[in-house]
Amino acid sequence: MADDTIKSIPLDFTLLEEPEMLARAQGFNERLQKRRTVRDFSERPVPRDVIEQCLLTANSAPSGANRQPWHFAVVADATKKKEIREGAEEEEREFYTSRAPQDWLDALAPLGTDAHKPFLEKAPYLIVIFGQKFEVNDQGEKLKNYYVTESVGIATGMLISALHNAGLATLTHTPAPMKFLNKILDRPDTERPLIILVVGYPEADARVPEITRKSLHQFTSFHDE
Ligand code: IYR
Repeated sequence: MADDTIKSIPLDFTLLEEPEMLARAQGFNERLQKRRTVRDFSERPVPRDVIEQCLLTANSAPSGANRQPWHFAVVADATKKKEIREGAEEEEREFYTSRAPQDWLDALAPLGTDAHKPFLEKAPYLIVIFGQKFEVNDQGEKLKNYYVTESVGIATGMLISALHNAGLATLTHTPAPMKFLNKILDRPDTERPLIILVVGYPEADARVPEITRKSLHQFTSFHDE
């Protein structure tokens, strides 16, 4: 680094041989291709230490100015889950009966979703993910955070991958508006709830919509010659 006033440490980096790189990339892709968004959760309890490890993975995500502008509220308490379900279903009823334009309802039809969200009580864990527009430092000063949505999105993607890798199923659920979550979970107004991640095991007979994923050439362009 050019500026030696910045404290730095040697990078812990292992150079891999190309065949091993490819094998790892393929193996990881194969595993992640098996991730599906699940809506039928079993009540089977999930070990808390697995959740904690996956949260540590999420917190390793890059973030604007390394502010780590996220908060993960991990909810297993039945009363709190019930309150979250009630709050979400209220918003969802509004959404499905009046707020959503017809084109949005048409786009959702193949997924078979509706305002009924039993998984919010049934799944063992709800991880409510908040973005922090500001953080309060040790001196009580309010510091602005940067690229909050991007940073939280990256951390959430890493969390979903980590949970899948650990053998758990997830559902990204986004009732809108979500402000009711601040009240239930006692989070400050400087935090904005972005996603409820529902976490658990799938029900034994769980089914998922038959979907396709775009092929490599459909979602990429290579500018390399
Ligand atoms: N939040 C609603 C609607 C919904 C919207 C999208 I975009 C989805 O991919 C799925 C659902 C619900 O959870 O039902």
